[in-house]
Amino acid sequence: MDMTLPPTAGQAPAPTDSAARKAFYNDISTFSMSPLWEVLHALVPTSPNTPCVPGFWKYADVYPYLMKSGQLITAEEAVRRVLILENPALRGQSCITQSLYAGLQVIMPGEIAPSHRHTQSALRFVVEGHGAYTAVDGERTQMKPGDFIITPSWTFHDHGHEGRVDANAPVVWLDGLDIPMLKFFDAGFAENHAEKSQPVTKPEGMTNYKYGANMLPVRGNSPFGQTSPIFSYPYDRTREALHELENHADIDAWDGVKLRYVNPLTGGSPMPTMATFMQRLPAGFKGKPYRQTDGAVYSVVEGHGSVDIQFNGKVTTFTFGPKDHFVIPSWHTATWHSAPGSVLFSFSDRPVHQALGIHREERV
Ligand code: 1HN
Repeated sequence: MDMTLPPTAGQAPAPTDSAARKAFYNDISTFSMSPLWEVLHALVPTSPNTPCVPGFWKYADVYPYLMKSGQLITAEEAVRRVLILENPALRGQSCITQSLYAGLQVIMPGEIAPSHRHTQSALRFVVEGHGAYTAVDGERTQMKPGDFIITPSWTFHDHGHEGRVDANAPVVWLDGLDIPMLKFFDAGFAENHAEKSQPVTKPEGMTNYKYGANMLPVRGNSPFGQTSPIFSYPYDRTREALHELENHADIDAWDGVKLRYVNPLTGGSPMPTMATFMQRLPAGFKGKPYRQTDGAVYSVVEGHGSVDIQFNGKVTTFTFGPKDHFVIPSWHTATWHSAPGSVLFSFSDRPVHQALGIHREERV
């Protein structure tokens, strides 16, 4: 039987010079194809090789520009008057990590940031000032420093500053949104409310009485789907819990005392895409190094300290105080130190890693 085989079948490919390969890549490019073997190692790295770098925003540097922005544009014209915290290695992409957006928002006494809704979930962490409120689903909540407030996906929300005589200074908060994730999925929708401020239909505090007193309604569905029904987690309660735990319970050698905020209906994170944490580094704390796949954004609430961040042999040290912000990217090794003690808020995309079964943490 006569079997005609191609000339190279069963043999090693003939040595090809790079010019021949380049010509080949050029030929297939016409047909929107490219060779996997040129990119395979970058596509499937042996460990996360994030393009993000650690970033630090000292409040003393940021504050004058926040105030200046207050003179340049009103909250109403801006819709949201925010200075975006961009990862220094991802400028122009409006993100602090590849999956998360962060910004510092300022509202002046008397201003309103008009009501709208979008599929992106948002968190607010109040940095300073009194007299502002956020409205979600017909209920307002006062924004006090250290409060963690959420805007569930597709709920109308607006912010305002009442400018009371006893609370007449600008209010600044950290915004965290899952914007890059929704962009990745091409699942972003948004619309404006017909009115600047949504009608208030419930007295302030009703949500926390209903869901935030370690009790739940006997009947009824989750009002915001996979998102927590609680939209304000006030700092006074968080602070007391961490303080008492620091004094009377075990201190974790890596984290100090660290708690996660919780959706009381599920036990999971407050939002499906973002986890939030508050941690206390006791006075004299010298932490052990750890790394995790979820890059995290930090807002310093109280005290002072420093964090050593190590990645691929390079060490970056941030020395932080109140209202400073910083980002520790994925798989960067972090080690905490605090002489006087410190309180840190943080958020990350951990729930998504966990939902996909790819979350990793390594504690040295
Ligand atoms: C938004 O709605 C807020 O509601 C803050 O305060 C930041 C960034 C991009 C898109 C929507 C807010 C935002 C945002």
